[in-house]
Amino acid sequence: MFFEDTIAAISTPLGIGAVSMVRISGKNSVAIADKIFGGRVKPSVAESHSILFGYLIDPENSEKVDSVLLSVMRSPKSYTGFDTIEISCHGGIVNTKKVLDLVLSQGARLAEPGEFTKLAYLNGKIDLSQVEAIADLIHAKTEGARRASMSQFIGNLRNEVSSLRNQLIQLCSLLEIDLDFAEENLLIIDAIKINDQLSGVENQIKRLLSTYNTGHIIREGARVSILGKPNVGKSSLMNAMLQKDRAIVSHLPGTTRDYIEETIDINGIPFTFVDTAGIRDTKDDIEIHGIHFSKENIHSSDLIIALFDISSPLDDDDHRVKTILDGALLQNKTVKAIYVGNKTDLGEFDRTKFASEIGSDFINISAKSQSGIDELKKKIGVLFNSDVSFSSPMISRLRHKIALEKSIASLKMAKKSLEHNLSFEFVALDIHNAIQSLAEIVGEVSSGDVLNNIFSNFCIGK
Ligand SMILES: Nc1nc2c(ncn2[C@@H]2O[C@H](COP(=O)(O)OP(=O)(O)OP(=O)(O)O)[C@@H](O)[C@H]2O)c(=O)[nH]1
Ligand SMILES: [Mg+2]
Repeated sequence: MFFEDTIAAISTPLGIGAVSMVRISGKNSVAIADKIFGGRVKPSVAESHSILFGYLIDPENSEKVDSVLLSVMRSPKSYTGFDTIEISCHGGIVNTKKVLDLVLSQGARLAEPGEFTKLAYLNGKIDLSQVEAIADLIHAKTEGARRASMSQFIGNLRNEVSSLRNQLIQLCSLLEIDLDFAEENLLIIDAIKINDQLSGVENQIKRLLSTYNTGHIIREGARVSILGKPNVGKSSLMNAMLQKDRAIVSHLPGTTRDYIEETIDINGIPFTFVDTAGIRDTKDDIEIHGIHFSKENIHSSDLIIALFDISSPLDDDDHRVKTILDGALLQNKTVKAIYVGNKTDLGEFDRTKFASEIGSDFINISAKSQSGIDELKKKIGVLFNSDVSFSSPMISRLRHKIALEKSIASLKMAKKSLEHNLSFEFVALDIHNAIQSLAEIVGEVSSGDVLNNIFSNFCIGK
C-alpha cells in the first residue's frame, strides 16, 4: 500500500525567500509533472537527472502559476529510489503553497514528516543509521555535531557494525559445519578458539560502546550547572561564558531565584549553562523554591561547576555546596565536576587552604575582569572532547547503546555455554542473538515503534 502512493511536500522552510522547493516522489510523479508543466520538453520524455525550465500551468483554467526549474530523477537513481520530481519555484509562503496545492490537486498525497527518507530506507537506499544521521545533520547546532552526523551518514558506523556482524556470522558458520560433522567425530574448531574469537569481537563492541559518552553529548549537547552559595558570582560567570549580559548581577545575595539557561558552542559541542539560585539556609519561600531547583538541576547535569569566592574564607554555605556536590557525584558516576575559584581580582585568601578543605584543585578566574575564562572553556572542552575522532565510528543514541549492550550480553551467554560444554547448537544460538542485536542498529531488524519514533523527528518534506 505504502509504495502505491505518490507523495509531495514543500522541502524548504516556509517563509520569504528567493527559492522554494516542492518535492514529489512515487510512481505517478512524472505523470503529475506532465499535467502541470509547460516547457520545451515534457518531463515524461526528459532524461533522468535533467533540469527543465518552464511554467507551472493550472490545468483547470490554463493560468500560469509560476515560472520554475523542474528536476527529473527517475527510479532507482533518486533519493527515495522512486521517480522523483523536484520543482524549484519562487519563494514566499503563498506562492510555495500554491505550487504544492497544484501538485496535490493532480493526485499526489501530502507527505508525512520524514516520509521521503522513510521511502529511501524501505527501498534499501540507506540504512537506519544513515536515516538518523540525516536527521542529526539537519538538527546539528554545532560544527562537531555536523561532522559527527556526516561521519555516520557516509557509513562509518554501518561499516563497523557490518564488520562485527561478519565476524560473528563466520564463527556461526564454523559452528554449524562442526555440528554437521559431529557424528563423524571430525573437529572443525575447538572451544578455546571460539572463546578467543568471541572475546575479540566482544572487545571491539565494548570499544564502540565506549564512544557513547562523547557521541551522545556531541549530538544532544551537555548541561552545565553552576553551583555555589549566593554572591560567589554564578550569574557573572554565566554572563562571562555567554559573552553577554544575560543574567542579573547584583551585590545582594539571593539575586537569582529562578533559573536561566543558554547554550554556547565549545569545541564543537553545544553546552547549555544553567544559572540557578545560590545555596544557603534561608526562610524566604521563593528562594527556597529556587534552591530546591538548583539541587534538582544538578542531577540532570553532565557537568557541575562548583563556584567559590577565593578571596574570602570558606564558610558553612560553601561546605553545604560541597556536600550537595559530593552527593551528586556519588549518585551519578558519569557526571563531571570542575572546581572554580572566583574573584581573583580581589586577591586570593589562601589557595592551599582552599584546596585542602575542598579536596580538589581549583581553576581560578575573575568573572568580573574575564581572566581565566578561556582556560575554563579549554578545560571544559578537554573534559568532553578529548577522544573524538570524527573519522572513527561512534554511537550517539541510546538505541545504539542498548543494541550493543544486548549483543555483548548474548556473547557472554555464548561463552558461558562453551564453559559448560553445551552443544555448539546453543553457542550458535547465542551468537545469532548477538548478530540480531547488531542488525537493529542499521535497521535490518526493527519494530514499528522504533521507526515511528525516528521518523516523527523529521520535518515534512525530508
Ligand atoms: N571583584 C569581583 N566581583 C565579582 C566577581 N564576580 C562577581 N562579582 C560581584 O559579586 C556580586 C555577586 O555577583 P553575582 O554574579 O550576582 O553572584 P551570584 O552567585 O549569581 O549571586 P546570587 O544570584 O545571589 O546567588 C556582584 O556584585 C558582582 O559584581 C569577580 O570576579 N570579581
Ligand atoms: Mg545570580
